[in-house]
Amino acid sequence: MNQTKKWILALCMAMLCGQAANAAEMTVTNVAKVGADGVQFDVSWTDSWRASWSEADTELSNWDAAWIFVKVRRKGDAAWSHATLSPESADHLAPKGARIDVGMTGKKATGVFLYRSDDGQGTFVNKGVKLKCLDKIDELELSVHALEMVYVPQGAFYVGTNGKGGGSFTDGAWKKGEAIIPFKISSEAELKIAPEPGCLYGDGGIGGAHGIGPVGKLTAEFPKGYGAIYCMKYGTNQGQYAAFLDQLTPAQAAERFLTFPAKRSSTGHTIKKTSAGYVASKPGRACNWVCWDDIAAYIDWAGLRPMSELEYEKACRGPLKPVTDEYAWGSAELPCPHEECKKTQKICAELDLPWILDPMVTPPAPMPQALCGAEGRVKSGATYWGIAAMSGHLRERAVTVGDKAGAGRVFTGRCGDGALTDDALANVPGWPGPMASWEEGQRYPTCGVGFRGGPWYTDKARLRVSDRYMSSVMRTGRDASYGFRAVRQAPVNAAGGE
Ligand SMILES: [Ca+2]
Repeated sequence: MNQTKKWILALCMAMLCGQAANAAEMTVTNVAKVGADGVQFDVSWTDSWRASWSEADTELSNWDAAWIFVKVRRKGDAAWSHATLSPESADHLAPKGARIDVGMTGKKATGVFLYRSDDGQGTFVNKGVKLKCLDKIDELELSVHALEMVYVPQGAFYVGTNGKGGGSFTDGAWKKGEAIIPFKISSEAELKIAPEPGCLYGDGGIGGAHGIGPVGKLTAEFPKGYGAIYCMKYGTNQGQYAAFLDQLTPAQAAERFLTFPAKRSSTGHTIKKTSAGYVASKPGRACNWVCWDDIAAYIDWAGLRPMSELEYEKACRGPLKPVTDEYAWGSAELPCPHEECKKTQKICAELDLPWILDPMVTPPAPMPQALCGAEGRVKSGATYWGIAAMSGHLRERAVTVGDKAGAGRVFTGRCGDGALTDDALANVPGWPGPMASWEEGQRYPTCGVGFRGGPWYTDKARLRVSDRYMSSVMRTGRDASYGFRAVRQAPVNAAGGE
């Protein structure tokens, strides 16, 4: 092969790889200190957008964003700590074409969202972003983290579509043996859970892994999906998880990186402890083999929070009328070359979307339906808002509605503050507790958190948006199919028109 051919081949390979964008392509570079309390850097990512459209006479707008937070360390110390930023947006500098909103945890600014100030699409390059810290940082080591997220605007939506033996939300007017009645969530006001018309209910019984739990309520604080949130565009990847381990104390990191079975490498996990710290050889690959304690710790450390299972359905379905048996891409079809596969519940191994079945395959970059169309959503697996891999791939973790009051239902949507306990556990009031606090043998699950959207290896029903088969199941281990992502309520000053 001559040089020109080699060069063309390399270019084609680069273009092909460019199609398979993933979260690892959000890069932070040129980090520098500015004065006593400032940090400056560039942040860029591919396949970015901001779009405006109209759906059923409602004006909608959404965009992708970087959630940026800063960790600092005194030279020679083992532990990094979370830098508190100025709570004033005006103290931070967004380059032309970008906007910055501050994310608060209580009275503490734990990070910022940076996103397009105008509609547009493509690679989004931001040079010279400046953030102001509340404390002096000029003698500290600095580390700037950026996670790729998608804005899900405020608005009403439906939960529940199928419920064929898997458990689904329904209106409480539903009668056993009849079709599910999708339930509309149109505010964050207190919500009654009961088998009565106009109340939220479920068809999976009252106890166990897919039950709705006892008659009760969700308080006004429980995040119901009506309010605006940011949701991670992809599941947390191995590069991000390795960076987290690297900034804990050695004792904390050992807690969050324990007893992985030898087979983990054959199921896609590439994080290793080396003399240079924790390193992922495939940093862009979704992070599996994480238990709830690992997940909650990462989310608290990043200043975010878990999603509720109502928010999971909003993040998938958007404001559209429910489609019976739909997956996260808004259709009930799993594309494969065989006609006969439509008749079985088994997932075909020759699926046209290989990332669904294989966590080692990175899903394509998603776009919202307004930009890629209904067909584009099916091809890429994107949700209505442009979030990747919410059906299939790794399972999602979501705070459950279906357990006794005191586990999931007490969730208030409070975000993490960036700091963990000495045992590397999350410690945010109202979050599902650590696994050691879960009680076996109770009538209702005590874990407060379950699974949605997977796994890939059982039957089709488990991948569906409204499937609650494992929505309050107690699982304390780590597994090849366990992944996660985090969310955060949008700052009230977000330019979303609320
Ligand atoms: Ca904390």
